[in-house]
This record gives sequence, C-alpha cells and structure tokens, in this order.
Amino acid sequence: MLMSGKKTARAHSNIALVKYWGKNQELLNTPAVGSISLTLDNLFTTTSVEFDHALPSDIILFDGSPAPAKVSKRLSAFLDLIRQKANSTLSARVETVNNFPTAAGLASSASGFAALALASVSASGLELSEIELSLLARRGSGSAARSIYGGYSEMNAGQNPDGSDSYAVQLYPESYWDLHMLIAILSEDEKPVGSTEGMNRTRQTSPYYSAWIESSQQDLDDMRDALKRQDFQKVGEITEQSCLKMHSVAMSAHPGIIYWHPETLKIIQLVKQLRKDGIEAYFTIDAGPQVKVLCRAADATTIEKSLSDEPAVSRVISCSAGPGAHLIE
Ligand code: 2P0
Repeated sequence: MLMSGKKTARAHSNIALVKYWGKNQELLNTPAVGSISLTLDNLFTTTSVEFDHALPSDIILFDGSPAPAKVSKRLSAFLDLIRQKANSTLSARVETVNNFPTAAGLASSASGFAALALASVSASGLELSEIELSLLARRGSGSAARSIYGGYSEMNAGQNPDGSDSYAVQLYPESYWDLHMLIAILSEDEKPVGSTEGMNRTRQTSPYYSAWIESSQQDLDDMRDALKRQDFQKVGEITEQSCLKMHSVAMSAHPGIIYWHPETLKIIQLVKQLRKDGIEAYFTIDAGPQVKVLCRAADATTIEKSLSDEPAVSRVISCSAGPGAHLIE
C-alpha cells in the first residue's frame, strides 16, 4: 500500500427531493429506485483517516469518544473495502465529527460515508474518479453516493448485478439556483427504526411496495425536467409528493414504520398555510421527525421566523446548496 499519512475530508449532507427507499441487493447496497437530491452547505461531517502499521485493529472515534460497537463494525467493514482495493491489511485510526445531531433524520450517514470514502481513499494512496468514489460511498450508505457532489445530484438505481452502474452524478453545481432548505428540528433523539431496517421491512411486507417502485421513475423524469426549467412550483410539488409516497409505503409495512411526531404534521400544516398566504414553501421529511422546508433564498428569512415561532421547533438550521466532498488541511 502506498501510505499517504493522515488525510482529512469534509462531506456535506444531502436531502433527497425524489426519495430513495428500498434496496435491490442488500450486500452491494444497490437502491431499488433512483433519487435526486440537494447537497446542503451547513450540515457536514469532517473525517480523518490514517493507516498505521502499529495498530492491531481499527480505532474509531466518533465526536471525540470511542464509537459504539455497532458503528465501529459498520465503519470497519467499509474500511475493508478500501483495504481490498489497496491490497493492504493495515488498520486505521479514524476520527469523525458531525456538526449536527447524528441519526435523527438529518442524513448523517450520507455525509459520514462520503467523508470516510474520500479520506480513506486518499490516506491509502489510491486515486479514484468521482464516479468510483460515489460507487464506493454507496457501499457504506445509499444516500452517501450523492454527497460526493455539490449542488443537485441524481443517483441511478442501476441494473448490473455487480452494482457497477449504481452511482450518482451531478446534475447541476451549487451555483445553479439559489434554493434554500430550512430544517426545523423537532427532536434530536435517535430514530426508532434505522433506514436499512426500515427499507428491508418495507420491501418484505408492504402491499404497496411495487407501486412505490413503479411510480418513482415518473417522479425522477419530472424532477429532472423541472430542475432544468428552474420551475420552482413543480420542483416543490414533486418533492412533497415523493416524500408522502415514501412515508406511506413505510407506514404500510408490517409492523408499520412511522417516523413522524405529532409536531411533524403541525409543521406540514404551517407550510401549507404559508403557501395560502402567498409564500412559496414545500416540505420534505426523511427517516425521522424533522421537517425540511424548500424555498427560494428571498423567502428564507420570513419562513425561518415562522418556523422558529412554533413552540415545537427547538431550532432551525438554514442551508443553501453546498459543495461536494473535498480534502481539507
Ligand atoms: C433518501 N433516505 O433518499 C432517503 C429518504 C431517508 C429517507 O437514504 O441503508 O442512510 O445506509 O443505504 O442512505 C437514508 O438511508 O440508507 C435515506 P442505507 P441511508 O435520502
């Protein structure tokens, strides 16, 4: 292995406008549907990796403390993919820090595995293209494949049995359009059902799963077209519809998976009221209770104030489009 010392990478979270929910192959972590996302500037993970002869096994620090066993196991399994590529058996020291609550539906695994992919690839001396990095990040977490890129990205579900066409590409850079995403934090608790488990249960038990898969292709086509035309109303409408369909299919699993809190619905109603009042805002929700509000930059301050005034909202994180994964000093 060509050792390159300690390398540090930063990757930003992304929020899907057209959602991914369901896997084709669990081992290769290939998604059953494509997805389209916006990478966010103010939510990110910073990760350092150093491969070291002196280490008997991987050491993984998460926000300054030893990572829980489940997290360490998942990260070490990911590092095994790099070791395989680099033909090495060296253990690594990994330090990873999120600037936002972990595992509460803020896409921490997206920024986490994108940062880990870039840092570990460069610490091992490998040189990979963006597509190769996206393929690798996908093995850690499906949504991480999109966080390799800044701005607007599209993940292909792919068809190849080896997963080789299951990667994301950038549709537009962060400078393309001045959209904002306001994240209303309702609870910072860890979600009750992880995404991977939720997706598997949905595929195995929901009677609506095939309808979800079939209808997603049209959402992707429509979203690509709306982004191209910068048709904000259309982008917002598809975003809400894709979110509602994703949660409906998860709720119809057995046992049903409900990520929403009562306050989640309250914020949905607030967003609808804002629209009635002439302010263009659209909601989306991931595998957690938080509501993300998509809006134009010019309306962000007004909407942020409305959200902050809600007693259920503990804080609002205001984001615009963010950059792709990059190395830092
Ligand atoms: C998404 N989510 O498209 C969807 C919408 C959450 C709801 O991708 O199992 O952590 O690691 O591939 O990427 C969150 O799931 O799942 C996710 P795995 P991931 O953003």
